[in-house]
This record gives sequence, structure tokens and C-alpha cells, in this order.
Amino acid sequence: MTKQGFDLVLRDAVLATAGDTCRADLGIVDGRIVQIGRGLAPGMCEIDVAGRVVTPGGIDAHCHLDQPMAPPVKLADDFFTGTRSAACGGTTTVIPFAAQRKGATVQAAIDDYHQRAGGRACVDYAFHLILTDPTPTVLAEELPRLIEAGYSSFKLYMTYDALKLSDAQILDVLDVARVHGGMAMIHAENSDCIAWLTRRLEASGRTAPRFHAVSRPMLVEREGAHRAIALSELIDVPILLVHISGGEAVAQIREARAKGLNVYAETCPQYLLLTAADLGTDDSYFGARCVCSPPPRDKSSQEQIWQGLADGLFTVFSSDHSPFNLTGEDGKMPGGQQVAFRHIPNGIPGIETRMPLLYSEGVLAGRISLNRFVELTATQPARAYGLYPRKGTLAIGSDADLVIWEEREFTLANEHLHHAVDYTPYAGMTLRAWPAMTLLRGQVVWDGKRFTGAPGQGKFLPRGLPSLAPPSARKGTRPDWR
Ligand code: DUC
Ligand code: ZN
Ligand code: ZN
Repeated sequence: MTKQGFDLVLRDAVLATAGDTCRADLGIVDGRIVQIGRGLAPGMCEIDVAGRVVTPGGIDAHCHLDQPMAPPVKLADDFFTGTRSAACGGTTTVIPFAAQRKGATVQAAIDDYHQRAGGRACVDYAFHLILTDPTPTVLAEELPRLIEAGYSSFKLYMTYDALKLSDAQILDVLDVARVHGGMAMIHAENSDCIAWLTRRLEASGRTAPRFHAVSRPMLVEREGAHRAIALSELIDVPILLVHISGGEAVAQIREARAKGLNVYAETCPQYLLLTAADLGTDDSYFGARCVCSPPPRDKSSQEQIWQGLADGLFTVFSSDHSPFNLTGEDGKMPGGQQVAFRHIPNGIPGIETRMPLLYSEGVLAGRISLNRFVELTATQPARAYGLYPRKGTLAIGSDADLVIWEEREFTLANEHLHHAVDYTPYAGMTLRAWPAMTLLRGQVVWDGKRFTGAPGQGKFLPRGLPSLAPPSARKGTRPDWR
């Protein structure tokens, strides 16, 4: 400590990390945790936590903020409204995506994204890359340089014409990841199957939102997951499969783990709490609000996803916050109410509800432990994306990013939320917990009633390499072809 005493002491907290729970005080100086123990000396400020649970601030490692979309569609949240919403729901670090445009450099996307975030973010932030054009220069020069500079994760799409990579391109990128480190995040769905099914459905006039799920059945995700796993096995490099929705993909991941492959996986609230029935009926358009990719599945898949959260199959729990308004030409229904599912932008909002939903339905419903909650929402995202131990835990020297939890029952309405989106798919649900307070580096940014942070308070975080423990002990094998 360079000065006398603490700036802030949290008194009498139940401190939960991924590994332990203990009752103690927590002392903060200059935005960092400097002491944990009982009976700490008085601080300049004090918060009496009175036995409430305190967890590390959440890391939402998959969200979309101010990401350029194909006109007229536009994301409703920019870095100010999106990170304000994050803070009010207990998230103190976000990692959205800087997407390379085909024909342009990756650096151009990063420069653009810094412009969008700088001076506006209310919580700390980093950027994943989206690689759409892995040219020889990107592979040999740009990507290695960017990994070294702190952009150590990159999403690869197997679907969407504007984004998708061929298997050969994915192999090229995975090969760079093997040499230089970095985490490849893969959107695993079979593009040709989706396109073929979409044409078939449209030819027979089946275009309502519910057919979005019919055009992307579970086997489409299962095949994509299987292929992505095979590609990573060929290169012998870890991958992280994002937004896993269905029991069939879960089975692929279990099989890969059983073989000792370093396959990590992410899931999201929509795959626990929504089903395909939320997309409506053959002639209802209300379901556009729940159109996301992969789509919500059935009760059996929900159970398998819960099981994977409980038993360690899933590494991270993210929102995949994709904030499209329901009303207006630039949101979920470009061209009007009767929009065909092909034109409905994919994704739903959830940056603020991610932590409270998992706390309520996971911890308080007895499905996962409090420590596993911390692991999924903060510690493992920090490890997977090179932010640990500065972020994601309660330890001496870590940033004092904290959530004080309050257990109370209420019915969620969109008016409670601080995003700029005109709906939440979870309206009407009973929640049993919400942050009583969120602190970013020792500063209160949500006081239980109001957002108390400010645009520009969030700092950019250059990241190190992933530091996840391998999920299974695999002997180092050198592929024959190397
Ligand atoms: N993938 C995402 O990660 N987010 C929204 C839509 C999608 O396909
Ligand atoms: Zn995706
Ligand atoms: Zn996403």
C-alpha cells in the first residue's frame, strides 16, 4: 500500500470465488483488492454488506455492441447503453467483436471499434476479432502481431455468406493459433444445409419466424460441431465452440472430451429458458423477438445444457447480447410485420439479465453451486480470454470489480432494464436475485436503483494468452503431417 489505509472496505461479506466461499471483509486501494480478512482497519469509505454474497464482477465474453450490420438493420445498443446495461446487471467487463470486412485489414476493424468504444464504455472492455478474410498477409503477419498486441481471440463462422470460412481457411487460422496462441471461437452450423432448407421452406410459403428453427435443426449444429472438433484435432489446437444450443452438439463435445481433446464450449441464457415454441406458430409473427442462431430447442436440450453447466462441460456462460429493436425498420422486422424468417436479424438482448437469470435459475434453484456460477460468469471467461487474474476473481492484486447480491423476488419487465432495446424475451419471468450493487475497480456503478457510472469510465484491456487448464489430460501428440 502506498498510502495510509483503505479507500474502501466491504464489511462482513460472503465472498465467493470459483474455488471457495468465506465470510470476510475486503479492502480496496486504488481500485484493486489489497486485503481480505476479518476485522480490517477502517477505510475512507465503508459498505456494510451484512452477510450478503459478493462475487467477482461478471465478464460477458460474447456480446455485440455497435457492430456494423447490413442496412437497414442496426444494433440498438452502442458502447454507452450496452455497457450501462451490463453494469446494472453485474457485468464489469465485456468482450464484443471487431469484425473484419472482406477485402480489408483486421486492423481497420480494430481502429473503427476503438472509435466506437472510446469515451463511451461504462465498464472495462476488450475486443474479440471476427476473421472473414484470412489472406496470406493476415495469416503470416497481421494475426500474429494482433495476438501479441492483446487481441488474443478470434471468431470464425461456418455459416452466413458474408462471414463464413471454408474448412481449409479454418485450418489455416487454427494453424496460426497453434503457433502463436490465441483462442479460436467457432460458430458451428452447416451453412449449405441451412440454405437448402430455407429454400425448401420458402418454396412452400413457410416463412413465419417459427420456420427459422426448422431451417436450423439440431443436426445442423451437431454436424458443424463435429467438423469443427475434427479440424481442431487435425491441427491439435484448442477451440471454443460458442453459443451451444442443443443436446446433439452437447453429445459431440462430450465425446471429444472423452477422447482427451481440448474442446471448450459456451452456452447462453436463451438455451436454458426459451424453446422453439417461443418462435410462435405457422402464421404468427410475434416470435421474431426470439429468433437467434442457433435457435432455442426443446425441454430435453434445456436439461442437457443445465447438466453441462453443472458438471463442467461448459467453460463459459455468455449473453450473446444482440440488441435489435422489435419496432422500426432497422430492427427485428425490416420490411414490416410479416417479414420472412430469412430477413429477421438473428439474436436477442440479454447483457443485463445474464447474471441474475443464472443466479436465480441456477444457484437459487439448486442446479449449480455458487462457486460454479462464479467460474462460469467470471473466472473461466477471464482464463479463456487472457484476463486472469486481473479480472474474474477475488484475490490480492485483482481489480475490485464486485457484485453484491440481493435475494428478492420480482417479475421482470423491460422497464427495469438499461439497454436501448424495446423488449426483453424474459419479460414476465420471476427472478429471485438482482445485484444490490456493482463496483467497477472500487467505484459504485449501480447502486441497486440507479446507474451511477459514467461514459468513458470503462478502460480498454489488452489481453494475454488463454490460461485455461486443459479439460482433460492428453499426452502431447505430434501430428504425422507436421
Ligand atoms: N451468432 C452470434 O454469435 N450472434 C448472433 C447471431 C449469430 O449467428
Ligand atoms: Zn455466432
Ligand atoms: Zn454472437
